[in-house]
Amino acid sequence: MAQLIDGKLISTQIKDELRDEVTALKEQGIIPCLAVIQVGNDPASSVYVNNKKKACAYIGIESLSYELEESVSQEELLELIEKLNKDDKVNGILVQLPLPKHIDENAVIHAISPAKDVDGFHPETVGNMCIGTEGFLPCTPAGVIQLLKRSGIEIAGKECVVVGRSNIVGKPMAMLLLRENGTVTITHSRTQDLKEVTKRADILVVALGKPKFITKDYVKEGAVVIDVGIHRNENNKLCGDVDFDDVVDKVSAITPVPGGVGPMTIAMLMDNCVKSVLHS
Ligand code: L34
Repeated sequence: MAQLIDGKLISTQIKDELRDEVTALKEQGIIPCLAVIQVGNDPASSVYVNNKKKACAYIGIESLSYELEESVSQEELLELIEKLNKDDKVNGILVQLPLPKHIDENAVIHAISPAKDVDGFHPETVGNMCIGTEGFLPCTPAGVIQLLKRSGIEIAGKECVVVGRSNIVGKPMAMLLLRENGTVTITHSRTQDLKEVTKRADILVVALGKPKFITKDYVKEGAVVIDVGIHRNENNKLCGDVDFDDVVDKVSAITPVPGGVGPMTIAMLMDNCVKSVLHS
């Protein structure tokens, strides 16, 4: 039977640890504060943003909520970010992605002060992560590392294969696995013979954005499979990039969707929010 890697449980442990840290900060008169910006009202984004605000409340982090119209101009959004950059009360700034097509995501990511970059997307933050300088870590990849570590799964020396090369997950995921001394391969849509590569993995991290794409012929017997994908079907049922039922009997450990990586993304955002206070 495969070990089920319980992201809900592990994220709660992390949030409880953070709650203790925030309680201690409050005794010194410090209250961490996160500004959360959502543009438009994509239903999935609303769920994620609400989960983030709930996590703030649970831990004792203050959250400021900015809900902007879908039609907001890039200029107005950048002005808000500039205002929050200058506001000493605000420790972290989060702009939920994706943004409407008329807004340049890159410009927005650049506008957030690296000191408040709790998502870890600013090029300066990314650079620090790549060279191993202390700083904010991108939430989803950092969450995957915590899932592995807290489940007693050794990364050092292991064959780690990442499926997907996005700036938000695939690339930083590979960097963090490398930092943990994994032997890392990144695969993508142009990879020849994907199955042959993914079958080498001791640890397979899947973030390609296609529902149930990874079936048992992509995984090695006894592999650890981490599913970063999240999709909703017609009946509002969630699934990942991995065909869970198909691979579960072949692997040694696997994350479910929901209840796997998603809650960890939020826990690591909270971790960055606490860090943002300690570093400011
Ligand atoms: N700026 N944009 C920014 N930062 C991020 O870190 C994100 N991401 C991704 C989308 N856009 C972002 C998130 O917050 C994905 N993501 C995210 C966050 C939380 C959950 C899933 C994705 C989550 O709570 N997942 C639950 C299920 C929630 C549901 O019912 O839909 C889970 O158990 O997987």
